[in-house]
Amino acid sequence: MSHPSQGRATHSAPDLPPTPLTVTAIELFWVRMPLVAPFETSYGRVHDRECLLVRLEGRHPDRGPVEGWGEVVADADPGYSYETTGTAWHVLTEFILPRLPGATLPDEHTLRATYEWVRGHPMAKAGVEMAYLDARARALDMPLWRVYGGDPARDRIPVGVSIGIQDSLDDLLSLVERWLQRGYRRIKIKIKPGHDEEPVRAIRDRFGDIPLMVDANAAYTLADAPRLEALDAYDLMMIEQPLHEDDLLDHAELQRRLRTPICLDESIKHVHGAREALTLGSCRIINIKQGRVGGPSDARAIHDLCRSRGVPVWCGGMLETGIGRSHNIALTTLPGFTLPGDTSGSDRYYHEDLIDPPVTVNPDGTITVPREPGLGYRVVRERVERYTVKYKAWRQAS
Ligand code: OSB
Ligand code: MG
Repeated sequence: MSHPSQGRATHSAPDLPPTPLTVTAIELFWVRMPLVAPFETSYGRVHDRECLLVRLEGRHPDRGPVEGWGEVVADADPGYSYETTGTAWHVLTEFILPRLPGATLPDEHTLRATYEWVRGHPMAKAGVEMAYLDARARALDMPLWRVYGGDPARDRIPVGVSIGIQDSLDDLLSLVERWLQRGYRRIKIKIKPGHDEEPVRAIRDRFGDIPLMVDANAAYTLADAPRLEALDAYDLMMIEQPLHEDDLLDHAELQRRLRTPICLDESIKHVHGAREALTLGSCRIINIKQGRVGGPSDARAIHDLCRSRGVPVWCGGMLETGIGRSHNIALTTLPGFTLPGDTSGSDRYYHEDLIDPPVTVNPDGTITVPREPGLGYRVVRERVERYTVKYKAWRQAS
């Protein structure tokens, strides 16, 4: 019944003492937060971000009560993946969360063993593992990045920005200019058929040799290969997810025809798929999102695989609130995250983030990794409650 990617340690797993946390309560918040600007991709446009937040309350024999927060990154609509806030709510409330109160969990593998039998629903599971890791970090009085197994030398992580499809080229160019001025280390723009070579050429003409990449969110087919081959002339760092998520063979065929590296996002759902994609030559770079792959442990397994094969990875984003964002910062401290990720400052997404202080980007395009225990940012519960549209809690029977 055991699935090889689940419940197992990986070689870079940090050496931590068992942390016997007894779960005293779990809370689940369905939040809806207005975005500072709508975000448009090849599959649609969002004005608000919906997600679930998991709060795990535990008791440690020595440290007493601790809490941990995680984020379920599924969106309101199944445009990016089949998971939605609604499916995650269903799976978590019916099958995963009710059995946690009262359980004593010394590490994330024992946590994962409680829901290993649930097929699929990686984003739902990831939110729970994130909450546990934050609580574990606080029980150990360690910053979250240490519990992720990060490299202590990576005290700042390089970051880029992902710009949605704009109504006009002028709007796009002024956003590129703004984020370059703020120091972001690379620009990613969203493309779709008919909206690809023109914006890329306009950015190259205006800004020259900046680190630039595009993300198609699976909008093309192999029949469009000539359109994508035309992008080879613009020296892009990579083309992210050009074809259908399940089509590793066509991605391999396309990669043979392109000079530009392909980076896979939606296609990489677990470490086995990552191995298949690398073996087939479907990509040369992988975007790791902990939600998409089932949680921090799975993200680390894919990181380790890529590292052993010399394949660079970077941390993707899902317009996270500060809670998911701080987990992404911790993940990015692993040594294989050599390319700038999509983890931008809080002000790119929200007027008011759920954490204090908000995430900010240094003038050199890095985010400073917090050194305080746990997330390293304070979750402002009053704000979480203000944006909550649905709530459920489970408490240990006393
Ligand atoms: O494909 O990487 C993607 C946002 C939502 C869903 C999918 C994607 C994105 C982004 C934005 O590109 C990343 C971010 O800024 O969080
Ligand atoms: Mg993407």
